[in-house]
This record gives sequence, C-alpha cells and structure tokens, in this order.
Amino acid sequence: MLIETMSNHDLRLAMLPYASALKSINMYAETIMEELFAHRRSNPVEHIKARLKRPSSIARKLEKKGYEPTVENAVKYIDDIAGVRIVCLFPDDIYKIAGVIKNFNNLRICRIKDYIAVPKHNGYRSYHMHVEIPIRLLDHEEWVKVEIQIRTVAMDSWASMEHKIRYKKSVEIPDSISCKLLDCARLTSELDKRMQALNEEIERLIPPKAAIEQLNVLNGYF
Ligand code: 0O2
Repeated sequence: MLIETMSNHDLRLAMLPYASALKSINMYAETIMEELFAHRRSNPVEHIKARLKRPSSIARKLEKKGYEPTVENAVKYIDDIAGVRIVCLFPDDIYKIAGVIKNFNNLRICRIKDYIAVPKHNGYRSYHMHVEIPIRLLDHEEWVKVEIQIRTVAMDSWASMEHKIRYKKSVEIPDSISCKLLDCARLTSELDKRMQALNEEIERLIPPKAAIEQLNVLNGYF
C-alpha cells in the first residue's frame, strides 16, 4: 500500500509495533542508566530521545534508496522508523552503554555502524546499533527494528547543527561551508578527548566507595 494514499487510521496501525518497540527500548535504557549508576555513582547518560519517523520522511527515504514508497518496503528496507538516541558525556561511555545493550537477552543485534571509529566523510560521528526486539500484539508476536544512536553531547550538537543546515536540504552547500563543518567536527573530537582525560583525572581524586564507608564508620556517622 502506498504511504501517501493511506488514511491516518491505517498509518497509526502500521506504526503501532514501532511505538511499542520504542516504549520497550526506553525501559531498557532506564535499566542501563541504573546499572551504570550503581557501578559509578554518577549517571553517564545526559539525555535520551525517542522518536517515530514521520510517514513523509519514510516515503522520502524509500524513494532516495530507489524503492516504491509502500508500507511493505518501509518494513523491509527502513531500519530507523523507530529511533532512540542516547546522549552521554564522554566517548568511553558510548562503548560501555553499547556493551550493556549487547548483553540484553531479548534483543537481536542486526548491524553496528561505528561512525566514531570511522567517521563519515563529512565529519559525522555517532555509534549506531540496528536492533530488533519482540513485540507482543493482539494475536501474534513480531520482531521490530529499532535504531539506537549513542553519541556524546559534542557529537550530538555537531550533528544537530549539520542536520539543520545541510542534511536533507536540497540546496547546494558550497565547499567552503563543508570544510568549516569538517573542521568543527575535528574540534568536537578534540573536545571529547580532552573532556574524557579531564574526567579520568577527576575520578582519580575521588576515593573509592569502600574507603568512604570506612571513613564514615571511623567518624561515627553510621
Ligand atoms: P533523520 O531525520 O534523523 O531521521 P542505510 O539504511 O544503512 O542504507 P541509513 O538509514 O541512512 O542508511 O543509516 P544510518 O547511516 O545509520 O543513518 C541513520 C540516521 O543517522 C539518519 O537518519 C540520521 O539521523 C543520522 N545520520 C546519518 N548520517 C548523518 C550525517 O551525515 N549527518 C547527520 N546530521 N545525521 C546523520 P535520517 O533518516 O537520514 O534522518
């Protein structure tokens, strides 16, 4: 069925499994935060954003990929109809969060795109996990695709800016602007490295949890 000819009711029905998948992934994300918080006594996640792709964007993406904009093709060829973005402070946290996600039992990892190890030619950096999770519907269970993007605040602010001025826009962006964007991407990468190093320095100053508890006992706080 062509997306543009579908009624709002049919569109909502087609999106239902993806909306449920987003709810489940949000629960997973909260578990990740709690687990990492328990280990580190600080929350590595700055914020989490979940979104369903708009039908018009799905149709546009299908046409860009050379497919007819139908629901069947969307289910088959579009991996990010349901998308979750986890934004954290430091690059190391990205791989820790990805590690926790990989250990979830009820989740299939289909594809990893590590645009941090190998950034895109325009400077885009982010860690993408294409996963599938089981969703229980009225009469059957279905594995639904979700794209999880994990990135730092610096990577996120660069991507938002680039998205705004270039990504998806039909205007021709001059090379001079592309070069400046690439330069900004390098700066954000440098900023991430420095902030990571600074955080490690600060962490070394903080005594381990056991030592604090012992000190409290000695001081008669317990
Ligand atoms: P929107 O509006 O954010 O939803 P593939 O299926 O592998 O052939 P796809 O789906 O483009 O290609 O996969 P990829 O590379 O994982 O990109 C998915 C999403 O990552 C994009 O969705 C963007 O959100 C983001 N992204 C990827 N490359 C760039 C980039 O160069 N700049 C910015 N700002 N974001 C990027 P959409 O549907 O393209 O856009």
